[in-house]
Amino acid sequence: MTQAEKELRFQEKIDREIKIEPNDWMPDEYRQTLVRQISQHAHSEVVGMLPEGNWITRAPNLRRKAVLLAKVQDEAGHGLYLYSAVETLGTSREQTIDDLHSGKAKYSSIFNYPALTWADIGTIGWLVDGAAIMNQVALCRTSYGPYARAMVKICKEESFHQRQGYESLIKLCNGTPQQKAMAQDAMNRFWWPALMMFGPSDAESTHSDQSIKWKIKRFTNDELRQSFVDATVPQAEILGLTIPDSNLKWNEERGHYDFSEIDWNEFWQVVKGNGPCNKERLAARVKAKEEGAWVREAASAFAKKRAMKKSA
Ligand code: BYC
Repeated sequence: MTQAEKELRFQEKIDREIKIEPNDWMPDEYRQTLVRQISQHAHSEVVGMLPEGNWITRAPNLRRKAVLLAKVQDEAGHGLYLYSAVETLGTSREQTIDDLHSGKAKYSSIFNYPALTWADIGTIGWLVDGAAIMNQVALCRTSYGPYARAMVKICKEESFHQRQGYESLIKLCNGTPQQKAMAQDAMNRFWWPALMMFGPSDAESTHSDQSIKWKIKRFTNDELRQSFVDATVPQAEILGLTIPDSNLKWNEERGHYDFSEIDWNEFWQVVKGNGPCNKERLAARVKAKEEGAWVREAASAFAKKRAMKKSA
């Protein structure tokens, strides 16, 4: 079969909604796109543990601490399923992690912003996990089997993350004036970075057209961003929080909210490594790898010893 015939058959499979599995033939570019996107997603989960993990010891009570601990552990699990999904495409976990540490691989821009107050933790759950769900529910139907299956479990957990964040904000917004002000301040700082999570506008998105054709992506960046805004505005109204956008307005004709243009200069600066916490986040991951070297060595020495005993 010629390359062109193989590609035609591959696209037919995609069009008929048949999942692509690790041992199936796939074009090199499809494989590369998946390795790029899934590894970026895995890194986002793991780097995303840092701003929230920083608040575990400062949670205001035992219940909040237990919930936050569970959430941060879930994010580690998501990272692991996703690194495994990358391995099914023939790229080792070591390689994937080295690419993050060398600055070659990206992770979501949102995690380069600091979590300054306790209200930021509720806001991250509500807005950041809320934006993540909007994107990830669509990924449950992505064309690559292992990625789609990982997403089903991840989405269930993200839904708990979003709800615990919203519930925490309901408490703060119905608390003292200082607590309400703290929630509003968190909203002011996280609203625009949350909208940036969906990526550049469709006109600027380099990968969308091909990824939609391959059904890796089911919706464009702008479509998902709009769905997120439409779903979130009523939630902010219930909390009594003001969204920091004077152009935000329901458009009867479109059946959607209109909103201001994103500051794309800020977005690209953060993506290129110049956000408020980029250097700190990467340094923390490199340090964790170095400090965990003895655990990996001990585990592989133990596994070797056990295998030797078994064969003897
Ligand atoms: N930040 O052509 P485009 C979580 C890059 S974690 C940084 O539209 P694509 C959580 C993009 O990579 C959830 N970079 O790309 C964890 C590309 O650069 P390269 C994270 C970004 O891939 C802990 C270039 O811009 N979710 O929920 O078609 C605690 C052009 O973009 C960003 C995922 O990772 C960004 N925001 O679409 C709490 C979802 N946006 O690679 C919560 C999976 C774009 O050519 N990923 N870039 O150098 C996706 O769905 C897609 O990759 C994106 C971008 C929609 C993000």
